[in-house]
Amino acid sequence: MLLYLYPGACSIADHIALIETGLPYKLIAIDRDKRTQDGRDYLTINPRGFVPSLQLEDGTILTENLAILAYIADRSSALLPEGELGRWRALEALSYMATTIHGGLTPFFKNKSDMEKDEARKALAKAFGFLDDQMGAQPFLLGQAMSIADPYLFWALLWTAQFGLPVPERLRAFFDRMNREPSVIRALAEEGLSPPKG
Ligand SMILES: N[C@@H](CCC(=O)N[C@@H](CS)C(=O)NCC(=O)O)C(=O)O
Repeated sequence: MLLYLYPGACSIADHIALIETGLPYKLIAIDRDKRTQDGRDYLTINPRGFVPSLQLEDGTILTENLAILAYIADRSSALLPEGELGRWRALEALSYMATTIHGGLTPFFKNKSDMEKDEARKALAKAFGFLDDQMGAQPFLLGQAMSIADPYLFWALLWTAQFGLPVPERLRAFFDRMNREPSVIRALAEEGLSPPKG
């Protein structure tokens, strides 16, 4: 499978998930002009222009973090909590990442007005508070093992310091733990990124 990404973008969640599951993958980086590293127009691959895109073995392109992460989990039977509701809890958490958390960060990425950023800051503080409560004393959001929601949350936390967004204590500890995970260390290195400062 081929994962199209920008270094440090939300596509790192899919990258970490691929490493965690052991599924074979190759990376193709996109530049800011939306050209692939092998010189193609990325819009011919994903007309919406967003990363990630995942190219499957038969050439089919899958887009959207939620779908790609769920697909990776489904293909590998990994990164899903056990139990009857495990996969639905993972989707529930993933949906929260893709909508409330990712959407909350968008005004900062797009450098929107101070008013929009203030509103987003308040909404994110509340959302991170919910996640902090959910994390509790567990190592990962949904329990003792990493699920597809955790790499997405890791990506969000990667950007909070840059945007001056406060992060509650248990989420900060989660971020530190994730930074020590071999899959995260490898993903950062493969994207040419330095490990975040603690
Ligand atoms: N709805 C998409 C959004 C993905 C997204 O926002 N990707 C950002 C990087 S984190 C992007 O490609 N931005 C490029 C742009 O805005 O032109 C998804 O969930 O996969």
